[in-house]
Amino acid sequence: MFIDKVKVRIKAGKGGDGMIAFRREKYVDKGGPSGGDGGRGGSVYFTAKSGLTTLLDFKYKRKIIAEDGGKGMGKNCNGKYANDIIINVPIGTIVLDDVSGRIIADFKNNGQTELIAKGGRGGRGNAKFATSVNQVPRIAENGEPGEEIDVTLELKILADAGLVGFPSVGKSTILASVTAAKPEIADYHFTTLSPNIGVVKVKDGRSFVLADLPGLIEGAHNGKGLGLSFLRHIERCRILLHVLDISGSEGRDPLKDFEIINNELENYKMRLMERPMVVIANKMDQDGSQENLERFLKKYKDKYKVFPISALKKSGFDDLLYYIADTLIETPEFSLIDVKEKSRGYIYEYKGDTPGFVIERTGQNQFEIKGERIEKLYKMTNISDDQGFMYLTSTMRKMGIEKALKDKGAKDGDTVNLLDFSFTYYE
Ligand SMILES: Nc1nc2c(ncn2[C@@H]2O[C@H](COP(=O)(O)OP(=O)(O)OP(=O)(O)O)[C@@H](O)[C@H]2O)c(=O)[nH]1
Ligand SMILES: [Mg+2]
Repeated sequence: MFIDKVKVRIKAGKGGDGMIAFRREKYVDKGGPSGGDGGRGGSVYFTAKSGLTTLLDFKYKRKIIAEDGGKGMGKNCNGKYANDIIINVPIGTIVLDDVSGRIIADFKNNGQTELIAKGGRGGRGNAKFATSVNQVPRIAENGEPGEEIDVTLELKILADAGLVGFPSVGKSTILASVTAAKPEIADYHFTTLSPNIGVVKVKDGRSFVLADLPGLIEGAHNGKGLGLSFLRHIERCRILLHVLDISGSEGRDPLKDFEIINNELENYKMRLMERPMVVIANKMDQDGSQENLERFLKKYKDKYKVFPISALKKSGFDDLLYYIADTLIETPEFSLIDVKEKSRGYIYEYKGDTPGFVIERTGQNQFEIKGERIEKLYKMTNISDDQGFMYLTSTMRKMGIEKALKDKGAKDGDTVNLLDFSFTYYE
C-alpha cells in the first residue's frame, strides 16, 4: 500500500518538577536547601532516511509521545533526563502544522534531522532559589510542559522529471522503455494509481530520475479523477514532460488535451507551469499522428520543444533524453518553503511573537488573564506552597499584569482568573 498523507499527534515530554528539600546532617545544625532540578523532557525529532518509500508505518502510529523528565530529588540530585525520540521518515516528506497550515519541515536529504516538538525544561529545585535574604526557600518550579503539535505528513516524490498527461497516453510505457522500472501498462484509464520511479541512464553517461505519474483529467485541481493527491507529487519534479497521444486514438483531439492539462496545472496552487515543460508526442506509429503533429507544431513550436516518439517501438528517445539532461543542468530545484519562512525553528519563532499575556474583561467584576508566557509560568509554579504563590504573584507584578488589570478598570474585590486559578484583585 502506498500511503502518502497521514495525520499525527506529537507530544514532547514535560520537564520533571523541581524538588523542595533540606539537608539534614548530623554535625550541621542548619541544613541548607538541597532540592535538585527536574530532568528535561524528551523531544521528538524526525530524520530522513533513504530506502524508506512510504508513510505506511505512521498508519499504525498516530501518536508519538516522548517521555517526561524525572522529578528532582533531595541531596541536590537532579531528575533523570528523558530520552529523545527519533523517527525515520522517507526523503521527500514534508511536515505541516495543522493549525496554521504552514510547512515546518521539508526533508530533502538523507540524514537531515529536524526538531518537531521540543521537550520541556526541568523545573528548578529549591537549592536554586536560595539568596542572601531567603536561605530557606520553600519554592521549586514545576517542569515546563512539552510542546504538543498536530501535524500532517505528506510524502512527495522527488524526481528530476515527471511524466504528466491524460490516462492511457503512454506514460508508463515511456518509463518502462527508458528505465529498469516495470510499471503496469494497460489500455484502460488509471492503470497507474501511485507514482513509479526509475533512473534513466543517458548514453553519454549522465543520469536522472524519472517519475511516471497517474493520469490527470479535466477538473483534477478540484479533486476530480485521482486529482489533487497526484498533482501534489508533480510539485517535486523540476521538469514536466507533457505526454500526448498524438494519434488521438481514443477520439480526443491532442491539441485540446494539451490545453486541458495545462489548465489543470495552472490552477493548482504550486505554480507548476513556471517550470520547464517538454512535450512528448507519443504513439507516432499510429495512423493520423503525423497530421496531428503538424497541427500541433504549427500552433506551439515557438513556445515548446516537441519530441515525436513511439514508446511502443522505442523510437525517438535519444534526442529527448539528451534534451532533458541538458535542461536539468540549468533548472533549479523548486523549494516548497517560502524563503522568509525557515523550516528549522519556525514553530519557536512563531511562539516568540505572541505577547506574554492579555487581559480580557469577562464580566462586571471579572477578568481573565491569558497568554502563553503567563500560562507557562503558572503551570511551572507550585502554588500550593506559600513561597511558590509569592513567586507567581511577584513575577506577575514584574510582567506588568497588575498595572494592566488596573488600566482595564479592575477594582478591589474583583475576581481574576488564570486557567484554573482564581484570585481576588486588591490594589
Ligand atoms: N500504438 C501505440 N500504443 C502505445 C504507445 N505507447 C503506449 N501505448 C499503449 O497505450 C496504452 C496505455 O499505455 P500506458 O503506458 O499504460 O498509459 P499511461 O499513460 O501510463 O496510462 P494511465 O496509467 O492509465 O494514466 C497501452 O495499451 C500501451 O500499450 C505507442 O507508442 N504506440
Ligand atoms: Mg500508467
